[in-house]
Amino acid sequence: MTASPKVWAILAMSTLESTQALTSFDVHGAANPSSAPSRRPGAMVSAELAMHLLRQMVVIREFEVRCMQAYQDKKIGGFCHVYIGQEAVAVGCTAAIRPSDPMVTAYRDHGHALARGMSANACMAEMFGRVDGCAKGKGGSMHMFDREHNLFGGHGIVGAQIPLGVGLAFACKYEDEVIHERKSDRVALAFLGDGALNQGAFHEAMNLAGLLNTPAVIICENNGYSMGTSIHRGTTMGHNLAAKAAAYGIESAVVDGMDVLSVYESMSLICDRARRESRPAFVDMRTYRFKGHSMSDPRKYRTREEESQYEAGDPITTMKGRMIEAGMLTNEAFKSILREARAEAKASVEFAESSPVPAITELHTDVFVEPWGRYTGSSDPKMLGGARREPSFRAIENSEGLS
Ligand SMILES: Cc1ncc(C[n+]2csc(CCOP(=O)(O)OP(=O)(O)O)c2C)c(N)n1
Ligand SMILES: [Mg+2]
Repeated sequence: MTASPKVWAILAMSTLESTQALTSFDVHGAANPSSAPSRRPGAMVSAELAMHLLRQMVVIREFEVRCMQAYQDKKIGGFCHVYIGQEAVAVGCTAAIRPSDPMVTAYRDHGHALARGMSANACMAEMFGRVDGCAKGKGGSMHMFDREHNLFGGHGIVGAQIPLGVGLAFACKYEDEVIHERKSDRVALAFLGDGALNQGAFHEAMNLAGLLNTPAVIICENNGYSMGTSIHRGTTMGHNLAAKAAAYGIESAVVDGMDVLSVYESMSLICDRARRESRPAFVDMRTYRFKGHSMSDPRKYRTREEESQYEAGDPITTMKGRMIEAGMLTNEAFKSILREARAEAKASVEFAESSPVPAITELHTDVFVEPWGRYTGSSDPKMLGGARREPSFRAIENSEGLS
């Protein structure tokens, strides 16, 4: 299916309109959101891609609804932070990169995992703590990891993943240019929440990214709140995060994260430049989480009126409406996308329930790499091969362990 020029024009117009629309409940502040790179809107989005973006957002939404139900039924333990409202960000960003580009994110990570290509089954089994989960059930909601799809977590410590993202970008560049002696054309995406802007790790990572020219695209999923604290209460220059990036010599853009086409098109340009010039970029991705911070959050720090304003800009409804208007989608076709996504999410719960819990003997596997020997469950020197000794470079280089 190929879209006609008319279709492009309608997509283009809607993209621009929604990029400029800020509600009276602008939790992010008054900065002009038009600093996203100029683009030829619509020219980059085929009908197939539009359908893919819509489908992925719907799958994530339905998956998250099931997670909420399963959590309330006490089938999921620990923490659970759903991505409802922010789907356009993970979907648009992952569509804009290549499978070989690594990415890393924080704990609100189910959407990134699914968008990156993880199956709903592997993701839900991880939520349930079962062996068929992506991390063998040992990571849970906050630690979605998928080496095959170049997703390096899922991290629960606020800000901890940002240096890892810059490290991934550095590793790509080093591997391509120093080891394989060719121009690197990979980028790494590092996602963070607005709450992580105040962590030292953010500033250290930004400094190194700028200093070492790493092709890291650092994306702040700015949903206006870190737990119950609004960005303006806890963060300087919340209205203009570009200032933070400028301090490290890093170019930045403000992108409408409630509009999947805007996200895709802006991120395509930003990532292309990062590949071409081997430079980092910072993105203030303006979005909103429709639900609470985690599963037990009465949301007393914001009004229901503000929530409904943002819900009116639901990324799925927006994309659906735009595609119907462009003649790419009918209401019937949308219903069938919804039916399929619901069935996939429901099946993933059944899959997770039928997957075994990990054996107790698994408790200490995947903790240390082999040269260090298997963890024996105590600080007994046996773990170190019989005699406690400080690690030496020689021992590590020769992979002979510490015996
Ligand atoms: C270093 C650290 N400090 C505090 C916490 C507790 N904590 C968990 S989530 C969170 C808020 C983070 O908000 P934000 O980065 O905006 O992400 P969002 O939840 O909006 O996706 C905090 C403070 C933590 N996990 N790690
Ligand atoms: Mg936040």
